[in-house]
Amino acid sequence: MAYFKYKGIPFSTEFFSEETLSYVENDFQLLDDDIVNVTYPKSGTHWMAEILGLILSHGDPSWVQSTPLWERAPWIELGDHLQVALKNPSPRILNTHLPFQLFPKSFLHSKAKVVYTLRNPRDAMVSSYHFIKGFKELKDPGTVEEFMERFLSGEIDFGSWFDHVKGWVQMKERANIFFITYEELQQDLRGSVQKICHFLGKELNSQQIESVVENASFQKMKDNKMSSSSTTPENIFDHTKATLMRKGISGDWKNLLTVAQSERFDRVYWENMCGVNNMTFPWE
Ligand code: PPS
Repeated sequence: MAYFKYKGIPFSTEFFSEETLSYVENDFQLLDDDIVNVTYPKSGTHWMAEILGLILSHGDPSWVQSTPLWERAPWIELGDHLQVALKNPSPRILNTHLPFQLFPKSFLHSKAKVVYTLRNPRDAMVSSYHFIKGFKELKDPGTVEEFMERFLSGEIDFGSWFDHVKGWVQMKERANIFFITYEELQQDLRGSVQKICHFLGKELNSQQIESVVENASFQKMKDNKMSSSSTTPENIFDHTKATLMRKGISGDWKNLLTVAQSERFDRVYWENMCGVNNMTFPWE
């Protein structure tokens, strides 16, 4: 599997192209009523896309149960998805894993709203480690040790987790960016949905909120063929080797990393994250 670098960030040639990345960065126009779901990979992208889709539908699950997630919320950095995004009616939900420096420049003078979801990087890494095995054309993740070193050095699609988070956190004073964690969603999904509604300026009654919470549960999403990776074509993804809706828990890294690996992860984490914009995260 080959990689190329776009402005220093690695991307798999199988899925990404310099042309699309350049278009998205420089020419893609965000609209004022766009909602952009931004994450580092494996941090809760599908979960948040489902929540946003349900909120826009006032808790009615018909849309999320009848339309594939990538069509409801296309990833703008993928060429085919970008074409869907350009055609989708407003208000659009857009997904992206792009670091801030590659995000559409049009954001700086738009009112588009960004929801940035972070997850414990140890869990994001473990989730990736398992998921990558399903992609037929992607490089095998190798041993846990090897994959962890790639993750920690940022030699992986979308680059370093640390740089991604630090780049986006710099924007935290902007009124049109909302930060939330996967762990908060897990601890209090109802309260999180209420906060997201408030940020989006969407007023849902308690019954509608309840329906969002119910339909965004791990089990409901796993059962919803439109939201799980089962819509990814067989020629790209071997569904017998991996699944998107794998465990849906926090702390699974403890089942994979040895004590020594976890200590190495911690060292690199703190070298990179000490005092980041005075923010603390649930896993710290
Ligand atoms: S991707 O491929 O980068 O877009 O993946 P992403 O959607 O960001 O992350 C996939 C992980 O999110 C978990 N997930 C959920 N957890 C809890 N509840 C719900 N509803 C939910 N939906 C998705 C999914 O199981 C992946 O995590 P792991 O740890 O692999 O199970």
